[in-house]
Amino acid sequence: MHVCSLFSFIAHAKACALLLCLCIGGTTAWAIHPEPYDPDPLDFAVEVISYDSGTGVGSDWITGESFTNALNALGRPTVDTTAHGSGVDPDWILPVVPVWPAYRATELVTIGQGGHLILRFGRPVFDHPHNPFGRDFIIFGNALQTTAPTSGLWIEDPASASLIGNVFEEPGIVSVSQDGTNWFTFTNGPFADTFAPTLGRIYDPDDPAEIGDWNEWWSAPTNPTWPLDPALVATNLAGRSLVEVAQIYGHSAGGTSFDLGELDLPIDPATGWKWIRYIKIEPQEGAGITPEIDAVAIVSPASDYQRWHLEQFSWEERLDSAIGGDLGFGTGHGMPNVLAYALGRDRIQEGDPSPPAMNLLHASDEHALRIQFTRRTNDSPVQVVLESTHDLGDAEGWSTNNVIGEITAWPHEPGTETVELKVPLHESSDFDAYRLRGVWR
Ligand SMILES: [Ca+2]
Ligand SMILES: [Ca+2]
Repeated sequence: MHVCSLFSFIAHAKACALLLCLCIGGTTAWAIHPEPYDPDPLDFAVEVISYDSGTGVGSDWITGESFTNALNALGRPTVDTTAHGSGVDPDWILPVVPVWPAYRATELVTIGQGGHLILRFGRPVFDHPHNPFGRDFIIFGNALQTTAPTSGLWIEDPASASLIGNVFEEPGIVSVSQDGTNWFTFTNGPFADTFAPTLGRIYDPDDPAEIGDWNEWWSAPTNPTWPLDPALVATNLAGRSLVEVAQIYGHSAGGTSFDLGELDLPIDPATGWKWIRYIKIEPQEGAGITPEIDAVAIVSPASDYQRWHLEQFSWEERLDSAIGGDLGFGTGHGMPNVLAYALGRDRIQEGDPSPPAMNLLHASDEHALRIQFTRRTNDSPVQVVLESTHDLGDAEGWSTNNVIGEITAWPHEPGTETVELKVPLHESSDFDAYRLRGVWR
């Protein structure tokens, strides 16, 4: 893959020429997605501190076992569940999807009316400033969105199952604590066992997991530490096929995400961040409201580029690689997203002028040219380097080693620096061209 954007061409009377060009070469890497999730038990609850089943807890419709095993709330959320035995063999393993949630007594614990569940996380949960969307932990229940027409046989083909906007949910009130004694409550929500339903596996027909001969679509387990965009609501999914919904989820397992920043929690003196270690879930009062808990997960911080990307693009724009992909061009043209980021800029908007990547200053009294550009100094997926060539006819002639002159750099905005090359002008100088190139790290 080679993307090149020509910005301007400046010829200088003294036989020094500058080709202001921004290129990106080498192999592409999809840096905007979270890495494949490597399960870590400490990302979840590790201990049940207290459980009171309350009243109204049901039982597994296949085995008759009661939904009162609180240990089911520990560890990661359910990836695969089973078919229900009515029309499909109950021995079949089926991935959890938004229209077919975890529903077995070995997967979930129910909190009945008047009951509660208190869990301890495997490590402190921080209001980490790098968490995607500011969300710090995620609760997985067994909320679901039904299909239209309702069939329950989504395994036929996820392209043929279309969701409706309604969510079947049983809201649980969520409180958090640092010591298990003093509690802080998300009084106005979000609530446990509500939108968004869990997605157990990534949709990838090119790499289906070996969970049954029928499976042509569902691949590796999703990442339960990566929240969905909070701007996404159930009605956004109405009328979409299960394929489209899974593509919106991407690598995320869904669930309901929470921001500790909303609560008046004490600050950790070591980090300066709010934090918690315990979580309590109680049903909202109301007949039949008996929330299920599958898991609670700690959100993984995102890279600087991922957070830039989440801030710059809506969830709909991120679905379209021509707009939101690493090599997409926003809603304008002229500069792919990874390069806009690497140069310390915002994404390209429709109608944006294409500002030069390099500025040229001619200091006649110094008999020199000054070439300035800005680039990220943090962990950008591409690094911007300055190259030069003596022969524009030679495509292989570009090199950082050809750059002659004095290079200095100084901090610009946080995470960026301004770089300046001072090029001496000689009466007898050969032709020289300069360009910026983005190199995948
Ligand atoms: Ca937060
Ligand atoms: Ca439920």
